[in-house]
Amino acid sequence: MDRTLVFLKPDALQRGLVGEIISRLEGRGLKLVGMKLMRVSEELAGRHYAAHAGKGFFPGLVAFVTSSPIVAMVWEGEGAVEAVRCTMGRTNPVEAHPGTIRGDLGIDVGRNLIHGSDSAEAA
Ligand code: D4T
Repeated sequence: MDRTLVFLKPDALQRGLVGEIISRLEGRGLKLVGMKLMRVSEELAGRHYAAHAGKGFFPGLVAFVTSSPIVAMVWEGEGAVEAVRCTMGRTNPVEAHPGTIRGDLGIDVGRNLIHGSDSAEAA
């Protein structure tokens, strides 16, 4: 079985969408095997998003994910990385297809609700 890291960003908690998003991942057939409510430090945010350091949106991204608690989770299932990425939809919710989490619940790339690892190595 494959495993992947998912976290629900501050906007998901502020908008009361934690249950809805977990329900969609469960409905897909994935299994929740770890979950933790936590605050992300600037140091952890910087490490997690190191690939984006220097980009225009980086300071706002770090400020956002450190602004209030997130829900970090591990999901398990066949092809878990890809299954989560497809269920989330594209990074920019404006371009995400209806039926995906971002396509149904979001509109702003800076408030796109959920992170899912893009590879087993990253997870
Ligand atoms: P994350 O990493 O949050 O799951 O998102 P993605 O894997 O789908 O997308 P990403 O790494 O390219 O972007 C990371 C994070 O930065 C925000 N972002 C991105 C932003 O605020 N403005 C932008 O122009 C882009 C490209 C959204 C997700």
